[in-house]
Amino acid sequence: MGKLAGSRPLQSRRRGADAAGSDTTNLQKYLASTAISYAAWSGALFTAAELTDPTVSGPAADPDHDGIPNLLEYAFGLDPKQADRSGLRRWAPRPTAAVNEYLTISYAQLTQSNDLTYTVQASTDMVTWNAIAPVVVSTIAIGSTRTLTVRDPTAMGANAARFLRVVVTGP
Ligand SMILES: [Ca+2]
Repeated sequence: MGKLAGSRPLQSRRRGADAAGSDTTNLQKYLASTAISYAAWSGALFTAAELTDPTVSGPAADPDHDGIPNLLEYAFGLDPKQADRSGLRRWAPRPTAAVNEYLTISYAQLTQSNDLTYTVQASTDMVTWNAIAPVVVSTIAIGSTRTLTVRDPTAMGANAARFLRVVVTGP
C-alpha cells in the first residue's frame, strides 16, 4: 500500500476555520483499544464485505460523502460512516496586537496510532506550503485521543495573508 498524504479543511486564516472531532459507540470502543492502526480501525468499523472493497474502506475512500477521506476520519477520530462535519473544531485567532498576531489551529490526534504522521504547514498564498515547528498552546487528552492547539511560530507581521493546515500521512 502506498503512502497517502491528505490535507483537509483545517486551513485557517485571520478569521474562522476548523479541525476535527466526532464519535459513535463503535468508534469509542475502538479508541479505547491500545493498538491503533488503520487496519485495526477499518477492521473495527467496516463489515467484512466492505473491507474487501477499497472504494468503501480504503484510506482514500469517502463512503459517507462528507468530503473527508477515511484516512483523515481515522486520524482525527471521526466516524467514517456518519457524514458529519459539525464535529470539526472551531478556532478563532485573536490578535493581541497588529504586529504580534499568531495563527492557531486545533486538531484531534490519535495518541496511540502507529502509522500516522501529523505535520503542521504554513503558507502565505495557499500554493507553497512549508512545514513549521508549531508552538503547542494546549493539549487536552481524552482517552486515546488528544486535542492539540498549536500556534504558528511566525507572527502575521506584514503578511497580507497567512494560512495553516494539518497534513496527515498514513498507510
Ligand atoms: Ca468521509
